[in-house]
Amino acid sequence: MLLLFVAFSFATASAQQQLYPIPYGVLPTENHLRWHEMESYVLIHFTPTTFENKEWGYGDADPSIFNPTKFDAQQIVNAARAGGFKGVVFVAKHHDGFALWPTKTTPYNISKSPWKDGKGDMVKEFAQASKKAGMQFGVYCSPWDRNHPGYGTAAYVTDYRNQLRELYTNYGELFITWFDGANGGDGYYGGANEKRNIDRTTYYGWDSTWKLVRTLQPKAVIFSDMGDVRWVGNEHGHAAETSWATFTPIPTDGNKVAVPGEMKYENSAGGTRNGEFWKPAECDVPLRPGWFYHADQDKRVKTPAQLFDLYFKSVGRGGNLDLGLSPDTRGLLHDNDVESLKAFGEILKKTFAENLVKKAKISASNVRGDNKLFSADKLIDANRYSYWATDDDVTKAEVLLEWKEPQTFNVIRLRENIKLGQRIEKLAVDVMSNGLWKQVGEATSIGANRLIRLPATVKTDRLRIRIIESPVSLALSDIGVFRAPDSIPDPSYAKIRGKAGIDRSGWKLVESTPAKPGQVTIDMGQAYSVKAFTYQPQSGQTAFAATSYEWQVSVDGKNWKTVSEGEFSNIKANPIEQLVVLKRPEQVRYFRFIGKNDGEVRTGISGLGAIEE
Ligand code: FUL
Repeated sequence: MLLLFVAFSFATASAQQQLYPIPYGVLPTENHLRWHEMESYVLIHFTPTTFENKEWGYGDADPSIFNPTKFDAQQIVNAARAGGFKGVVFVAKHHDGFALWPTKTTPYNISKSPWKDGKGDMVKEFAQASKKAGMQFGVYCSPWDRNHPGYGTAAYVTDYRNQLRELYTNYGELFITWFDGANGGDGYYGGANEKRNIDRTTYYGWDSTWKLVRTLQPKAVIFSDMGDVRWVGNEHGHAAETSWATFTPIPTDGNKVAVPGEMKYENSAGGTRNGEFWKPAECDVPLRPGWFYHADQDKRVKTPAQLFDLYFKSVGRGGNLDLGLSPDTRGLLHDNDVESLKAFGEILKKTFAENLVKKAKISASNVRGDNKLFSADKLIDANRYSYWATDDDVTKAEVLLEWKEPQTFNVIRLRENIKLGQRIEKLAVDVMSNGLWKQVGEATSIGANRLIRLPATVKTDRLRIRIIESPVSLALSDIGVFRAPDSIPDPSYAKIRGKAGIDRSGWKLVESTPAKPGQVTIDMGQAYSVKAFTYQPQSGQTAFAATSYEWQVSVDGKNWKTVSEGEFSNIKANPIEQLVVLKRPEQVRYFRFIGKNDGEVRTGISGLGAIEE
């Protein structure tokens, strides 16, 4: 009788387990899956703002300045492809409001420029060049428009939606439609030259715009904190070490809903464990310090080694990398940018050329229902969605890889079958060393893609992946074992250093007011012929970064004159050192920096510099 009972209860227990694991939490859509598979793409900024040498156009530039005589979309797109990027996002309209295609919605567009005698369409050229290069295409059309006279009224929103309609109808299939969070503020606005504040929670009526996307471009993901893909919350291109694809946006205090530019970004890099939506992080970062081309940044193009590092901090943490490219005023990518992209692409190719798992024998401590459907060899079949799974009650398990000969490697790749949700919270990587297991790496939040860069290259014939934490059974789809080059040489441009700033060791602080506006007066000890000043905002304190500035100079400390005034565009999102080049070199012994910070109680200054002629 007892035996019968035991046999019966055993039968019920295993009958309770379905053949397939039950999905966990919110799940990605088909569009998400395709987006994850892309891993990286570029974002191209090229508007009259390039010709003004600014980061944000005010909306008042004369279209006649937009005249790139050597423009070649294919040169730019091919450079991106050489870097291993899979898609191109073109800024069809930036904050300055200038449309790079012949739109019917605003006279402020490419047809008014001398480029191709006003008969050109740059969106089309990039769409075609992308197609030719086998890359996907997408657009960024800025909601903020500093040119449009009706910005702030319903009339503009209608025009804006019509702009999107044109972009979604005339340029083929788009993989992404990109919506920026920066909006509302100073602008030209048809000559009004004023500040226009909008209620970001209601003004754009995002729900109607999303419907437009779904109808006209059903395969596009929406880049927006309210759309399919979230902003990672910084413009350094870094997701957090633990970064969940799931996310619950948090509204800023006092608001009921979170909307782009009006939400708390603190948890965007890390996402939200068990968050409300599948909204993975897009890690955007320009190849140069700024999003637009500036000749003085030619030697500050990120090096291949820096790009490789960024790849690990974005793609390697389950996000996608969106790298900003900025053609120069000729309409071409500068040689340094091309050189860096090419070398980066070669490193990627070299690293991932040979997956050492192909030569390995693989086994696992548990296989769901002992069923071949879920066996460990699914981890090495190069299919992102076939997977090794464990029984429902097994949330910790081990996978073992064994080779006949010792192998040399330093990168481990892991992927979950995200069609079943993001399940694994933590795992460790061990290698067999002198007969003992030694832990060489660990990782959290696996998801679509996780790259672990080992602290040193190892040589071993046995590798073990230990899954330590998961709320449910495991559904891992991929293990990859690779060898990245041990060292990456710097490109030629990075070896030649630009003119350094004036030595600050003899400087004296004459006056400093940390309040609003922040004001600092410096005595450099002797007079110099100064051609430029620099301002470094405090890192991690972007709220206190100055949004506009004034520089005053003096030779005797008594008679002062203002030599430069302006806006630090986009500084909150991208708090890099700001360089202000003077109209003409000035004799300066004393200088005063006045940093104005709209709406904030104080202005943070972490460094000031002066550059000699
Ligand atoms: C930001 C914008 O304000 C920048 O100008 C740039 O377009 C970047 C990609 O997004 O928020």
